[in-house]
Amino acid sequence: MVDIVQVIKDRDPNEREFHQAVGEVMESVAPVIEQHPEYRRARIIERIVEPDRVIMFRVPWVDDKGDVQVNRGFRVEMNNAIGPYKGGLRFHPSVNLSILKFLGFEQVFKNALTTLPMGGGKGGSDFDPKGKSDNEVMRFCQSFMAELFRYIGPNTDVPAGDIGVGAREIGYLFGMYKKLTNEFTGVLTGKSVNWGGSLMRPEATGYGSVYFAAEMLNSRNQTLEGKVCLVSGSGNVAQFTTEKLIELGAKVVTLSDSSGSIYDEEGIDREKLEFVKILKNIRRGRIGEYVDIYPNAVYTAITPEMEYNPLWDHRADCAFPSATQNEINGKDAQNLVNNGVALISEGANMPTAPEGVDIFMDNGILYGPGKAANAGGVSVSGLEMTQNSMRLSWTREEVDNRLQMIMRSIHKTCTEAAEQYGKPGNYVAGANIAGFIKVVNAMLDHGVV
Ligand code: NDP
Ligand code: 2IT
Repeated sequence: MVDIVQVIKDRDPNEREFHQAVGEVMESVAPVIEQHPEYRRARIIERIVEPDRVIMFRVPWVDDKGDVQVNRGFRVEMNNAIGPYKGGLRFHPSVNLSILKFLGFEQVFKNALTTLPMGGGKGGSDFDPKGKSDNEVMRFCQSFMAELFRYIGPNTDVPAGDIGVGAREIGYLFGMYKKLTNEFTGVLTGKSVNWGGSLMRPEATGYGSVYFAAEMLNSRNQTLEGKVCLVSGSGNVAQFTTEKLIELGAKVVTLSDSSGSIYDEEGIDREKLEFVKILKNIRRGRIGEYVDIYPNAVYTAITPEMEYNPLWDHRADCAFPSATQNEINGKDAQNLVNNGVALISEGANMPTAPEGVDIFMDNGILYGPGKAANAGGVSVSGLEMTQNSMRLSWTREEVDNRLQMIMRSIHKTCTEAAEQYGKPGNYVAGANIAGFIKVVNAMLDHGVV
């Protein structure tokens, strides 16, 4: 079998995150490829690691002082074997091709698990929305869409939100798309409910991650009630993960942002969560301000020299990493295990570095990888596309029921695929294998294209 990780390292030596994501999937699917000579003959592996298309463009805009700023925009259209490209847009200074290729690659398999017909893509920009005025964000979004609109469409490629892209940005992007094309279509998901959005889309990733955790616990006859939980991040995914955990009787004791984390031993209740939502979504403040209002909580700043993140070093039962990639290194994973954490449900994409994954596996942790655990977000995006096509909107209850059904189905699919390939209880193997088989069989059906 071709050593595809070596091939992509030789070809694009700087794409560290992409190498990591491909390496993990390839390790899981090696036994599948072993059993399928037709995959090797059709060079499926060589084809699946190469994006269908990468679009890269200049995004010039004018800031409030009247100065011209220039950012870089991207859309990676990774694979459309089972449906139109689908996946979020990330606006963050760290965004580069490696990160978007890793996210696009993960998205292909994640979307295949959802039961809905969606291919995989990802895009974004190195634009940093922090500290920008609403008008600056609007002008940036308009310039970004002035180029992206040529490549997307409701049956071609349907972007959504991710880090730094929420309801405000989706609004500005949609407004510009509508103006340029003179069409009102479901070209983006995560829209506001009064102009084509789906109820429950904002909640879907966080709620879905908790539903997946509940399914994993159920396999050991346990529930979330009374469990002490560590949540990282304080954005969309972290907020709604916390909300659902509170509803199910768990106690959330941490939240964070890129500057540091808070530990509230008494638990973050509904009122405190409401404060966090206003702080982060409306005032766009920092999580450190939590301790000004709730002085019994402790804030710890994080610095680049730190070898481990103090957030993962508290006694707890479950952890929900919901900020960003590689936020749990080997030392963090060992701290989690030493502190009694027995379940990890990844709201973020690839939050655990490979050394950490090995530690979770060696310790029999219930470990739900991002492409399974956080698939609730893109699933409800898929349901938003369905509602847009039908020109109607479902109730909150209807969407939530479908989300729960999808998360149960993903759990079952992962469990069965893992068992079939001799890896019972290994959700990483199960998710990678099940997603991979669905996509590559479609690619085989379509011939060499
Ligand atoms: P938001 O922008 O709403 O929130 C991101 C949170 O993560 C913020 O608290 C942010 O802190 C923190 N964060 C971002 N980058 C870093 C970093 N480099 N180091 C430490 N903390 C960081 O994004 P989302 O909540 O939507 O996304 C969170 C994760 O979930 C991402 O990995 C995303 O890919 C994944 N995801 C999101 C989905 C969605 O539907 N939104 C769906 C599936 C997965 P700060 O404010 O300091 O930047
Ligand atoms: O990583 C992800 O799945 C997302 N950011 C959501 C993508 C989507 O199309 O809703």
